[in-house]
Amino acid sequence: KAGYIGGKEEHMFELMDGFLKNDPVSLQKDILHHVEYTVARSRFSFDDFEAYQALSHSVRDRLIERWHDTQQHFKKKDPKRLYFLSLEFLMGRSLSNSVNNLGIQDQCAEALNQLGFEYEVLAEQEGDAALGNGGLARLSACQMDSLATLDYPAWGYGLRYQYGLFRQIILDGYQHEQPDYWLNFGNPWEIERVHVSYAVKFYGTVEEEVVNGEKCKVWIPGETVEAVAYDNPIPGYGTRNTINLRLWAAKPSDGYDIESYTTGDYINAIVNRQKAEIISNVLYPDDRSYQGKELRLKQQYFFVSASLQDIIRRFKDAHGNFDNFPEKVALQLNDTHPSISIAELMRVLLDEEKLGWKKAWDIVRQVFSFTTHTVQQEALEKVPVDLFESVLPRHLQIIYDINFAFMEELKAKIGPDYARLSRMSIVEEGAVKNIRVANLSIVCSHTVNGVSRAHSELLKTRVFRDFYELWPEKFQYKTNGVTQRRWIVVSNPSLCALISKWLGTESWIRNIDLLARLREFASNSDLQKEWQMVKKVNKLRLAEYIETMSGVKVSLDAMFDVQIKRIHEYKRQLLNILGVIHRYDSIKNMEKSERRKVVPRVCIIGGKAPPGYEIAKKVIKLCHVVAETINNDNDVGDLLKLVFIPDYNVSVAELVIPGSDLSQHISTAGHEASGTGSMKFLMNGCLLLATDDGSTNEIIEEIGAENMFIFGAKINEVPTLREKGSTVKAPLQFARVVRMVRDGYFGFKDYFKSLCDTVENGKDFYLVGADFASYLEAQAAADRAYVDKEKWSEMSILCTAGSGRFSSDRTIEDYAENTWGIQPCKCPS
Ligand code: 475
Repeated sequence: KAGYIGGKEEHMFELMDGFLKNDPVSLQKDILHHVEYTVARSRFSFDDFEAYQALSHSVRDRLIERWHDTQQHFKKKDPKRLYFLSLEFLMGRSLSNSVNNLGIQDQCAEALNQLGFEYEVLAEQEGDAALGNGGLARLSACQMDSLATLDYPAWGYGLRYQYGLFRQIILDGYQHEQPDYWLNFGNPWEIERVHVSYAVKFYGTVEEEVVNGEKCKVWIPGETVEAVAYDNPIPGYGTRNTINLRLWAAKPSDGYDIESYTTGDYINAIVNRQKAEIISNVLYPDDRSYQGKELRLKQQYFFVSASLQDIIRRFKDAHGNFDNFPEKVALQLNDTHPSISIAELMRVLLDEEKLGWKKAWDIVRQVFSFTTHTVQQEALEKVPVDLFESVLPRHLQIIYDINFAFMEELKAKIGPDYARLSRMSIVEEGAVKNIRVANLSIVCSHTVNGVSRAHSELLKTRVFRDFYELWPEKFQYKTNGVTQRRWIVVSNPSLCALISKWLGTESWIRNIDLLARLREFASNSDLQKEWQMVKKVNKLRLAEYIETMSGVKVSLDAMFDVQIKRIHEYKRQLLNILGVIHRYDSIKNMEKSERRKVVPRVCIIGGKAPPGYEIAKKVIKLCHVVAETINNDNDVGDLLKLVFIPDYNVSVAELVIPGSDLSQHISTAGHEASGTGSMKFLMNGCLLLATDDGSTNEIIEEIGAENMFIFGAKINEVPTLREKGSTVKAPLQFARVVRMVRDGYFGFKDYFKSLCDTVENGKDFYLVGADFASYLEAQAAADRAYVDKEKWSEMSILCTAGSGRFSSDRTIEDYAENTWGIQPCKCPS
């Protein structure tokens, strides 16, 4: 009630009966109210989906109250704010996460029970918000949860795609893509802000004008599209703070194509107008690169321009001039995708605010920080100059000016080293001239972060070496983390309860360091037994899911061995499948008596291949044909099963991860920037079978190599192994399993030829053959460990106990302190 005392406001507050209450009866009233008046169904007759809608609206009401209070509090305190700019957010489901973070799960369950519904069943009604591809996008979602929980004054900005990441359908073992029109059933979690909208302009020409005797540039745009805000409240856990994820949708602008109206072609004019919406229609489904796509550039600029207009408006409401902009605003670039915001901020400060180059540049270079999520030089975004000039002519000029100044500064420092100057230039010369977006981001950001220690080393020594030598102080790293709220508390409630019981507190949900205290009990046989029970329950749930999805019955005694992530050559799902073939082949060739010693396995693979990535799609097909052979071989029975889980997404991960015993993170060393899947598995007590890539060596420091199965070439050995090319001897077993595929043992001989060619005949860029023997050894070590149930449980407990460093809370605190310079701003409860 604080803040509402006296006069009209107090009267209004009382009329509304204060804040919403969270006891079961109040919740029931709200749910029934929403059934009747929001969902417009009779309160005496509604189904699970309608109950889900009504519950969601009731939860959302509570989020809105907190959202208002938080924003008011931020406004009053006026702290430095962080704006997290990302083209992708993989939020997954919202209901269970919000209910958990609000701390009202028991009340909701009880309220629903009395109405004849089950909370868990309703939570399952929700579809995923899949506005992103993979790791980068899920990381953004985890980081939003930590920002809210840790009370940071932050907002996320992104695009509200109408079609999220495609749905994967498997027909006959082949991947097909279906559109994910996720808004079909409405989205109770967003709030449309019809009045928060900005004009975003494209194309046109730049002209010179003289204003007050000074020459200045004027951009005369050719097209205008309206950006409309949709707000998605992000509640913190154990705090009132609820921050905002503002996503922009493209709508026609009233200024759009006025010409056609006056010429009388009314219908065509409307049709043309509607085309504006294309900009936010669809998420690009490829997480490698999409060089030179006009729509992609327009998406990037669209969301960046709207976000900056919004940020600047908010800043100007509170401040008279731009002098303290850098003390009040931090702009985080999530990879290069939002980097046009650099040129856009410069343009606004120069052309609209008339600050002059020196002052504008001084501001710009203090506000941006850049995090890169890639390792490959080839994957770095480039935009052809011609395209840039057509879509954003004024921005191209600004980038040229920035580059000119940078080149002058660099020349003064390093002298006429033209090779290096040309490597570092923002403009790539050649048959096709390109803008190197990463170079622009590095030059204009105060900090360049990698996503793990090893990644950062690669950035410094290989990918951005020239820049590191010039500005070593700019380069930092923030090892990724994931939120324990979603990845333990929501997705594994039984483990959550067990941890709290043994630690005697739930505080670890906010203070992850406490998890380490589990180490004390790792060898306690009571805990081990309870730990095994929890795993069993989760395996049962997963086994039921597998049977529904693929018709394969699996044994709970088998080790559940899982690899779920996007399908890529570098992630080496092929190595996994060839390993499974080897296991199958070995079992087939064993005496019956030997078979008794075999540790039964269920090998589970899931993930989407980028639609245009032929080889990745062949890997999916291979998995299916191999599974077909193995799963129908009665001779092998429960000793080995292989299943592909279709349409992998966040909610599938929430089901699969808790039910896994072992998980694979087996990229060729030097290719995975960090990896975050491994951290979710760790938190859930799954052992890791991994290469020394990405964040693995930091995980080893916490868990101990003796509690993991590490194999394969090290980052520094990879270049030499590659140079050796065909002289690297792959083991005989490798030749044998590849030969089985080549010879058509599993059918589709011609189809798999090109796939086999990627790992043989001296090509094998990803070293599948070179790492094969050591992979099999690691797998054998996992088998041996699994036999000893106590030992395995102890290792499993140690995984969870050591996973605290990989909470996104830790990552965000590090960013807040060392990159963004922001402080918590806690809304009073
Ligand atoms: C890394 N996605 C992981 C994770 O830092 C890392 C690229 C272009 C366009 C759209 N999406 C992308 C990525 O680059 C990506 O997901 N990268 C991943 O970021 C978080 O843990 O190693 O591969």
